[in-house]
Amino acid sequence: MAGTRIFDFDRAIVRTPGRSVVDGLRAAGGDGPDPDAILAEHAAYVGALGAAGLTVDVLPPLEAFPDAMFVEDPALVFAEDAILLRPGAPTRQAEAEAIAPALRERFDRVLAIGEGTADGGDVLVTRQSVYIGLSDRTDRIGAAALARQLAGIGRTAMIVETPKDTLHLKSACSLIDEETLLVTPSLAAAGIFDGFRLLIVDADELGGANGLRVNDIMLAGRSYPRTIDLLAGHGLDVVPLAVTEIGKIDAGLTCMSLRWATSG
Ligand code: CIR
Repeated sequence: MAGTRIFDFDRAIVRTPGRSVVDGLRAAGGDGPDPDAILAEHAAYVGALGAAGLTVDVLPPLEAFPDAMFVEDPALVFAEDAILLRPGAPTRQAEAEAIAPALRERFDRVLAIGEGTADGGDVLVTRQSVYIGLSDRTDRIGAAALARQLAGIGRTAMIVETPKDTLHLKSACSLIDEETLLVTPSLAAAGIFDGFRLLIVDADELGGANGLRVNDIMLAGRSYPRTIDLLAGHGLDVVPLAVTEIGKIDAGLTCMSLRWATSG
Protein backbone atom coordinates (compact mmCIF):
# COMPACT_ATOMS: atom_id res chain seq x y z
CA MET A 1 0.00 0.00 0.00
CA ALA A 2 1.45 3.33 -0.92
CA GLY A 3 0.87 5.91 1.80
CA THR A 4 -1.18 8.59 0.16
CA ARG A 5 -1.69 10.58 3.34
CA ILE A 6 1.00 11.30 5.93
CA PHE A 7 -0.91 9.19 8.48
CA ASP A 8 -1.48 6.18 6.22
CA PHE A 9 0.54 3.19 7.39
CA ASP A 10 0.52 -0.51 6.71
CA ARG A 11 3.40 -1.73 8.88
CA ALA A 12 4.41 -1.30 12.48
CA ILE A 13 6.99 -2.59 14.94
CA VAL A 14 6.18 -2.89 18.62
CA ARG A 15 7.99 -4.53 21.51
CA THR A 16 6.32 -6.58 24.24
CA PRO A 17 6.94 -4.99 27.65
CA GLY A 18 9.17 -6.93 30.02
CA ARG A 19 8.57 -7.43 33.74
CA SER A 20 11.26 -4.76 34.28
CA VAL A 21 8.79 -2.15 32.99
CA VAL A 22 7.98 -1.59 36.67
CA ASP A 23 11.33 0.27 36.78
CA GLY A 24 10.48 2.47 33.79
CA LEU A 25 11.60 6.09 34.05
CA ARG A 26 9.11 8.50 35.59
CA ALA A 27 9.78 12.16 36.25
CA ALA A 28 7.42 12.54 39.18
CA GLY A 29 8.45 9.34 40.94
CA GLY A 30 5.61 7.37 42.50
CA ASP A 31 4.72 3.74 42.09
CA GLY A 32 5.73 1.89 38.96
CA PRO A 33 3.10 0.30 36.74
CA ASP A 34 1.72 -3.17 37.18
CA PRO A 35 3.47 -5.35 34.56
CA ASP A 36 0.38 -7.44 33.85
CA ALA A 37 -1.79 -4.37 33.41
CA ILE A 38 0.81 -2.88 31.06
CA LEU A 39 0.76 -6.09 29.06
CA ALA A 40 -3.02 -5.74 28.76
CA GLU A 41 -2.76 -2.11 27.61
CA HIS A 42 -0.08 -3.10 25.13
CA ALA A 43 -2.13 -6.01 23.77
CA ALA A 44 -5.14 -3.73 23.24
CA TYR A 45 -2.92 -1.24 21.43
CA VAL A 46 -1.48 -3.91 19.14
CA GLY A 47 -5.02 -5.12 18.46
CA ALA A 48 -6.13 -1.60 17.57
CA LEU A 49 -3.24 -1.16 15.12
CA GLY A 50 -4.15 -4.48 13.53
CA ALA A 51 -7.81 -3.48 13.29
CA ALA A 52 -6.69 -0.25 11.60
CA GLY A 53 -5.12 -2.35 8.86
CA LEU A 54 -1.48 -2.58 9.89
CA THR A 55 0.69 -5.66 9.92
CA VAL A 56 2.33 -5.47 13.34
CA ASP A 57 5.67 -7.16 14.03
CA VAL A 58 6.10 -7.84 17.73
CA LEU A 59 9.67 -7.84 19.03
CA PRO A 60 10.53 -9.76 22.22
CA PRO A 61 10.86 -8.05 25.62
CA LEU A 62 14.24 -6.67 26.66
CA GLU A 63 14.44 -7.07 30.41
CA ALA A 64 17.71 -5.13 30.61
CA PHE A 65 15.91 -2.03 29.34
CA PRO A 66 12.79 -1.16 31.39
CA ASP A 67 11.57 1.39 28.81
CA ALA A 68 12.31 -0.67 25.69
CA MET A 69 8.60 -1.13 24.88
CA PHE A 70 8.63 2.54 23.79
CA VAL A 71 10.17 1.73 20.42
CA GLU A 72 9.36 5.16 19.04
CA ASP A 73 12.22 6.75 20.96
CA PRO A 74 15.36 5.01 19.62
CA ALA A 75 14.47 5.32 15.91
CA LEU A 76 12.56 7.22 13.26
CA VAL A 77 11.13 5.46 10.21
CA PHE A 78 9.79 6.50 6.82
CA ALA A 79 8.65 4.49 3.82
CA GLU A 80 12.14 3.73 2.55
CA ASP A 81 14.50 4.77 5.30
CA ALA A 82 15.06 4.32 8.99
CA ILE A 83 17.21 6.54 11.19
CA LEU A 84 18.73 5.27 14.42
CA LEU A 85 18.58 7.95 17.09
CA ARG A 86 20.55 8.51 20.31
CA PRO A 87 18.12 8.41 23.26
CA GLY A 88 18.82 11.09 25.82
CA ALA A 89 18.23 9.07 29.00
CA PRO A 90 21.39 7.16 29.98
CA THR A 91 19.38 4.01 30.76
CA ARG A 92 17.88 4.08 27.25
CA GLN A 93 20.95 4.78 25.11
CA ALA A 94 21.59 1.15 24.15
CA GLU A 95 18.02 0.73 22.92
CA ALA A 96 19.10 2.08 19.51
CA GLU A 97 21.66 -0.69 19.12
CA ALA A 98 19.08 -3.21 20.33
CA ILE A 99 16.50 -2.26 17.70
CA ALA A 100 19.01 -1.86 14.84
CA PRO A 101 18.86 -5.50 13.61
CA ALA A 102 15.06 -5.39 13.35
CA LEU A 103 15.31 -2.22 11.27
CA ARG A 104 18.06 -3.62 9.03
CA GLU A 105 15.80 -6.59 8.26
CA ARG A 106 12.99 -4.30 7.17
CA PHE A 107 14.62 -1.24 5.58
CA ASP A 108 17.09 -1.03 2.69
CA ARG A 109 18.82 1.90 4.29
CA VAL A 110 19.32 2.45 8.00
CA LEU A 111 20.95 5.78 8.74
CA ALA A 112 22.13 6.96 12.14
CA ILE A 113 22.89 10.17 13.93
CA GLY A 114 26.43 10.25 15.23
CA GLU A 115 26.39 12.85 17.96
CA GLY A 116 24.25 14.52 20.57
CA THR A 117 20.98 13.05 21.78
CA ALA A 118 17.56 12.80 20.17
CA ASP A 119 14.45 10.81 21.16
CA GLY A 120 11.80 9.88 18.62
CA GLY A 121 9.17 11.19 21.02
CA ASP A 122 10.47 14.66 20.21
CA VAL A 123 9.86 14.22 16.49
CA LEU A 124 6.56 15.16 14.84
CA VAL A 125 6.33 14.30 11.15
CA THR A 126 3.99 16.41 9.06
CA ARG A 127 3.60 16.58 5.29
CA GLN A 128 5.56 19.81 5.05
CA SER A 129 8.30 19.27 7.59
CA VAL A 130 9.66 17.26 10.47
CA TYR A 131 9.48 19.12 13.78
CA ILE A 132 12.25 18.27 16.27
CA GLY A 133 11.62 19.44 19.82
CA LEU A 134 14.52 20.40 22.06
CA SER A 135 13.97 18.84 25.47
CA ASP A 136 15.80 17.20 28.36
CA ARG A 137 16.15 14.21 26.01
CA THR A 138 16.91 15.94 22.71
CA ASP A 139 19.80 18.41 22.65
CA ARG A 140 20.82 20.93 20.00
CA ILE A 141 23.67 18.77 18.72
CA GLY A 142 21.42 15.74 18.32
CA ALA A 143 18.66 17.81 16.75
CA ALA A 144 21.11 19.31 14.24
CA ALA A 145 22.53 15.87 13.45
CA LEU A 146 19.03 14.55 12.85
CA ALA A 147 18.16 17.57 10.72
CA ARG A 148 21.18 16.79 8.52
CA GLN A 149 20.12 13.17 8.07
CA LEU A 150 16.60 14.30 7.24
CA ALA A 151 17.91 16.76 4.65
CA GLY A 152 19.81 13.87 3.06
CA ILE A 153 16.54 12.01 2.49
CA GLY A 154 14.73 15.07 1.21
CA ARG A 155 12.92 16.16 4.36
CA THR A 156 12.97 19.59 5.94
CA ALA A 157 13.50 19.79 9.68
CA MET A 158 12.19 22.52 11.97
CA ILE A 159 13.90 22.67 15.35
CA VAL A 160 11.53 23.97 18.03
CA GLU A 161 11.31 24.05 21.83
CA THR A 162 9.46 21.29 23.63
CA PRO A 163 7.44 23.05 26.37
CA LYS A 164 9.10 23.03 29.80
CA ASP A 165 7.98 20.24 32.13
CA THR A 166 7.01 18.13 29.13
CA LEU A 167 8.88 14.91 28.48
CA HIS A 168 8.67 14.97 24.71
CA LEU A 169 7.31 17.27 22.00
CA LYS A 170 4.69 14.64 21.15
CA SER A 171 3.64 14.43 24.80
CA ALA A 172 2.08 17.80 24.00
CA CYS A 173 0.91 17.43 20.40
CA SER A 174 -0.25 14.91 17.83
CA LEU A 175 -0.99 14.85 14.15
CA ILE A 176 -4.72 14.71 13.41
CA ASP A 177 -4.68 15.12 9.65
CA GLU A 178 -2.70 16.95 7.01
CA GLU A 179 -3.86 20.34 8.26
CA THR A 180 -4.70 19.75 11.91
CA LEU A 181 -2.81 19.12 15.15
CA LEU A 182 -4.03 18.27 18.63
CA VAL A 183 -2.06 20.41 21.10
CA THR A 184 -1.83 21.47 24.73
CA PRO A 185 -2.74 25.09 25.55
CA SER A 186 0.92 25.97 26.15
CA LEU A 187 2.02 24.58 22.81
CA ALA A 188 -0.82 26.44 21.09
CA ALA A 189 0.39 29.63 22.77
CA ALA A 190 3.97 29.00 21.65
CA GLY A 191 2.91 29.73 18.07
CA ILE A 192 5.26 27.24 16.45
CA PHE A 193 2.65 25.55 14.30
CA ASP A 194 1.75 28.41 11.98
CA GLY A 195 -0.46 27.25 9.15
CA PHE A 196 -2.07 24.38 11.06
CA ARG A 197 -5.56 24.25 12.49
CA LEU A 198 -5.14 23.52 16.21
CA LEU A 199 -7.46 21.48 18.38
CA ILE A 200 -6.59 22.45 21.95
CA VAL A 201 -7.08 19.97 24.79
CA ASP A 202 -8.49 21.10 28.13
CA ALA A 203 -5.98 22.24 30.74
CA ASP A 204 -7.04 19.31 32.93
CA GLU A 205 -6.53 16.77 30.13
CA LEU A 206 -2.98 17.58 29.08
CA GLY A 207 -2.12 13.90 28.71
CA GLY A 208 -4.84 13.65 26.08
CA ALA A 209 -2.67 15.62 23.65
CA ASN A 210 -0.81 12.44 22.81
CA GLY A 211 -3.01 10.49 20.42
CA LEU A 212 -2.24 8.49 17.33
CA ARG A 213 -3.82 8.96 13.94
CA VAL A 214 -3.54 5.75 11.91
CA ASN A 215 -5.33 5.46 8.59
CA ASP A 216 -9.01 6.20 9.25
CA ILE A 217 -8.94 5.93 13.02
CA MET A 218 -7.69 8.04 15.89
CA LEU A 219 -6.35 6.25 18.97
CA ALA A 220 -6.96 8.33 22.09
CA GLY A 221 -6.45 7.85 25.82
CA ARG A 222 -9.62 6.57 27.46
CA SER A 223 -8.92 8.75 30.51
CA TYR A 224 -9.53 11.94 28.52
CA PRO A 225 -13.27 12.14 27.74
CA ARG A 226 -13.30 15.80 26.69
CA THR A 227 -10.42 15.19 24.30
CA ILE A 228 -12.31 12.22 22.85
CA ASP A 229 -15.35 14.49 22.33
CA LEU A 230 -13.12 17.12 20.71
CA LEU A 231 -11.70 14.57 18.29
CA ALA A 232 -15.09 13.03 17.53
CA GLY A 233 -16.46 16.53 16.94
CA HIS A 234 -13.77 16.97 14.32
CA GLY A 235 -15.26 13.96 12.53
CA LEU A 236 -12.71 11.39 13.63
CA ASP A 237 -13.47 7.74 14.29
CA VAL A 238 -11.99 7.62 17.80
CA VAL A 239 -10.81 4.37 19.38
CA PRO A 240 -10.32 4.97 23.12
CA LEU A 241 -7.58 2.91 24.74
CA ALA A 242 -6.54 2.49 28.37
CA VAL A 243 -3.37 4.44 29.14
CA THR A 244 -3.47 4.46 32.93
CA GLU A 245 -0.49 2.15 33.45
CA ILE A 246 1.76 3.50 30.69
CA GLY A 247 0.88 6.96 31.99
CA LYS A 248 2.60 6.06 35.26
CA ILE A 249 5.87 5.99 33.35
CA ASP A 250 5.17 9.17 31.37
CA ALA A 251 4.19 7.43 28.15
CA GLY A 252 1.37 7.85 25.66
CA LEU A 253 0.06 6.13 22.57
CA THR A 254 2.56 7.18 19.93
CA CYS A 255 5.57 5.86 21.84
CA MET A 256 4.61 2.19 21.66
CA SER A 257 5.16 1.74 17.92
CA LEU A 258 7.17 2.65 14.87
CA ARG A 259 4.85 2.99 11.90
CA TRP A 260 5.43 3.28 8.18
CA ALA A 261 3.86 2.81 4.78
CA THR A 262 5.54 0.36 2.47
CA SER A 263 6.02 1.93 -0.94
CA GLY A 264 5.39 -1.17 -3.04
C1 CIR B 1 10.83 7.49 29.40
O1 CIR B 1 10.84 8.32 30.30
O2 CIR B 1 11.70 7.46 28.53
C2 CIR B 1 9.73 6.45 29.36
N1 CIR B 1 9.35 6.12 30.69
C3 CIR B 1 8.53 6.96 28.58
C4 CIR B 1 8.86 7.20 27.14
C5 CIR B 1 7.68 7.71 26.40
N2 CIR B 1 8.00 7.88 25.04
C6 CIR B 1 7.45 8.79 24.25
O3 CIR B 1 6.69 9.62 24.71
N3 CIR B 1 7.84 8.81 22.99
